[in-house]
Amino acid sequence: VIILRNDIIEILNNRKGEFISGEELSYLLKVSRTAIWKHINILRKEGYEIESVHKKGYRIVENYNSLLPGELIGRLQTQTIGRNIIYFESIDSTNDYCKQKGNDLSHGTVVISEEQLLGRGRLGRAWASPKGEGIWMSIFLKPHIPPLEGTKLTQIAAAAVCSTIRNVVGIDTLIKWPNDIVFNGKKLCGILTEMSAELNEIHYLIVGVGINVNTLYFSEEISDVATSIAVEIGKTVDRKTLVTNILKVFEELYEDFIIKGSIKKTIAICKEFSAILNKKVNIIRGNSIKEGLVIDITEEGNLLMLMENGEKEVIQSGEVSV
Ligand code: BT5
Repeated sequence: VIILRNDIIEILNNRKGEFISGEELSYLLKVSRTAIWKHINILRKEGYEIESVHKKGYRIVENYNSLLPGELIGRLQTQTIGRNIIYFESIDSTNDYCKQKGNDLSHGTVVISEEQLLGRGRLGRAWASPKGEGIWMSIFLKPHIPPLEGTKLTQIAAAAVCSTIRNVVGIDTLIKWPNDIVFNGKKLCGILTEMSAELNEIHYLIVGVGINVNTLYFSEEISDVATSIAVEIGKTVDRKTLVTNILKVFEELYEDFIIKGSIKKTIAICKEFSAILNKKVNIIRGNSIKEGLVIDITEEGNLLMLMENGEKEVIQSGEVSV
């Protein structure tokens, strides 16, 4: 039935502006006209705007602002990532939804919501996810890799988001290791990778990506640290193009990792667009703050630092302040 609804949307989308009769839809999809009518009504409830005019049929109204699966599927150029999209107008957190469903979800499923009421950052911090203004999504994966390598997925996502924003929007975003995409020092995107695993096996892994696309006003708490694409370029941007392109690059980098066992390609992007390489930064972990120079991002996706005492150190996790 979901496939049938996707097919209806695809036909209506392909012939935008045109009325298509219930009879023709029923002929093309080999179901009754009553079934078509029933599914059109369900699609309307899901948020699609579909006009119906007596004796003419159905016509889809362009829904520029939504990330409805039917709007994304036709543009998607991936094999597995995002081939199954679960969409919400509102949810607590897309990462939490994935956790609740766990292994019921299939590899590559993407969960998207127009808003999150309890969007989360790392360490229990909140992530502002206002309705229709950003991309709040989780990519659900079942990779056969050791749990220790799970953090590499954060680097893959960061590389995919950063390079896509550069290509699609044309602004020079940078990656602030490990999980931020920034522009002029302000945060445009945050990534939260979580997993369910045993000592030597990952059950599943969730890559949560939050991107401020068309947000114009931020709450006082984050207005000094946050920005959006629309704020930076002075106009709104089509979220569909961004989502589908990010998923495409994500899949390429992910497949490269799974096939070759290394994230070389990802690291090359993370280094080229790094906000902290060759800079002096503070690494904050709990109560400890250490200063050092970032001299490399290793093939594992870790930071190689030259510390104040002259010793080199590999940093696997933590908060970086520039
Ligand atoms: C992150 O945490 O940057 C990870 C954000 C992940 C969000 C996605 S959205 C889809 C999925 N579902 C979820 O529930 N989460 C993921 P962290 O590095 O801890 O940064 C959090 C900090 O960023 C907060 O303490 C604020 O200071 C700031 N912040 C909160 N909302 C923001 C926003 N919309 N834009 C920029 N900064 C924000």
